[in-house]
Amino acid sequence: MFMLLISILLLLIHHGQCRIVATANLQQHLTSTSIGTLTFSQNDANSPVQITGKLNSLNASSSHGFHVHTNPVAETSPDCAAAAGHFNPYNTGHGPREADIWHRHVGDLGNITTDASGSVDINMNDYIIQFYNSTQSIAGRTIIVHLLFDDGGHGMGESNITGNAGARYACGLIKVTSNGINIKPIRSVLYLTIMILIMIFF
Ligand SMILES: [Cu+2]
Repeated sequence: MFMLLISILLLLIHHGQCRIVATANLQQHLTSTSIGTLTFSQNDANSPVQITGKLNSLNASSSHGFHVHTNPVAETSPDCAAAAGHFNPYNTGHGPREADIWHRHVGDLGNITTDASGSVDINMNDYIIQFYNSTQSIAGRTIIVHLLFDDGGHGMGESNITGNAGARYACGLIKVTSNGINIKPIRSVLYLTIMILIMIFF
């Protein structure tokens, strides 16, 4: 019984410690005007990175290329050009988000599509960007929203590099805010387990 409870306790702590969370405040290129904040979270190496949040002030009813680029940018008034190219650790061609790891850049997240008011609610799961696998980690890199549609890498030339997604409209540094020592969600369960242990042994 004791061993069982200890096992549950350790399992809960382990689970709680594994989640990595990052945020990015996206600001229009070279300004401090925010278009919204996105949250990136991953429970463990085999889980997808979930991206959630709402972005505003984009062109209405249109698709915008959405990528992780290689380098960090400043936290305020970012120069989106400083982020360099798409995050591409395996030196592959550009592709749509649905492609496998050898047919897209790690940072290729396709498009986001706005409503009639120029806003978009994002809730995306991606298995190729990572926080646990260091080669594919997006921590400290930059998320960019482009002005135009990402064509997914068809054809030759620019399409296979950038997807013809046009100017870098807004960008934000992907900043890890909770690096694995996050036991908050299970605190109540921990207290309960400790209470049970105390009741049994004292
Ligand atoms: Cu891009």
